[in-house]
Amino acid sequence: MTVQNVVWPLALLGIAAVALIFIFVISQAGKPASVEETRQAAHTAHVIQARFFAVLVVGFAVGTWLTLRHFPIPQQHQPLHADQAIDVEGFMWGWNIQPTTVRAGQTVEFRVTSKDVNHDFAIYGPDGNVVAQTQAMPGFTNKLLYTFQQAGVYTVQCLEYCGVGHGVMRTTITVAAAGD
Ligand SMILES: [Cu+2]
Repeated sequence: MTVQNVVWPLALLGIAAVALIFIFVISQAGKPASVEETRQAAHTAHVIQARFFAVLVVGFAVGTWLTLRHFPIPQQHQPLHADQAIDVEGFMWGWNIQPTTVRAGQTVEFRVTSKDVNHDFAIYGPDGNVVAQTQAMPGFTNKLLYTFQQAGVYTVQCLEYCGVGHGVMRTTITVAAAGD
């Protein structure tokens, strides 16, 4: 099931909920309210707001922890002790990659830079999904740690528009099976 399949029924439910609230407010519009009832309603609304805000804060904190706990970008100024290393240099419009073959199941440290302008070094798996990416910037070396789990031919594609040759700025990395 794709994210879109989940999101659109949820959006529909949200729209229905908002419509019901509007209908309720319209149905209550003509009725006179006592001062005590109004005060009570204001108090209730205040309590609901406070709880809603507390839920938002807790949800945001938990969501941040869950999604950023395993931050994908490694320490840039410390030795990474990876099993293998690949030097990557982007240029208009191609990649110098050394070596182009690595082994599955062992960590790879990519050292990514650019000869000219900003590029984006993205690795696509054999199934066509992006498995790792980082910026290729002139004057900087960005480190990326990744462990290929499956052997196969992975495609490198620039993901930051860098001129007329950007679309064909691609090459491949071969991942050999762990035992080969
Ligand atoms: Cu590009």
